[in-house]
Amino acid sequence: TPIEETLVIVKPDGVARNLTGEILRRIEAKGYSLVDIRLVQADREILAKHYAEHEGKPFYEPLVEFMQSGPVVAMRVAGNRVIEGIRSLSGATDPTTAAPGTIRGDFGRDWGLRVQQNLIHGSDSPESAERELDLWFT
Ligand code: DAT
Ligand code: MG
Repeated sequence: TPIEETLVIVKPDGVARNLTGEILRRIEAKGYSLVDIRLVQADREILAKHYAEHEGKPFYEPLVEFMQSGPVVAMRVAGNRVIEGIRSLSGATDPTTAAPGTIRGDFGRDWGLRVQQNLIHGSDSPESAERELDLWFT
């Protein structure tokens, strides 16, 4: 299998709670390699492209607002089957039900409807990874 690359974003909650290092530590401990990293204040334009698939859903507006609430850390991460691997390290979208041992299960917080405060984004497929890496690292 060729080495894959994926986009990881430490969301504003992760940066604000000083969890960037812990998240990167887990990614590196798993054996994945950091290829590039950037601290970004995301604007609406990049987020609209990033989350285009969710436009019109009830959580879309709060999600886009939340993602602009502070800086995020975007990372290009490489490794064998890293796309699936990061999704596995991250855990389920909802921090309440994300398994203990995952990033979201161990650190994510459920704020009622604001389920989106789940610390990490990871691309969900090779197509998403290519598109998202082009968007965040041009
Ligand atoms: P994931 O981030 O696990 O790939 P997703 O792509 O379905 O999940 O959704 C993107 C983000 O949107 C997710 O991290 C948190 C938020 N979100 C998804 N479903 C939600 C819901 N039902 N209520 C509130 N926020 C939600
Ligand atoms: Mg997703």
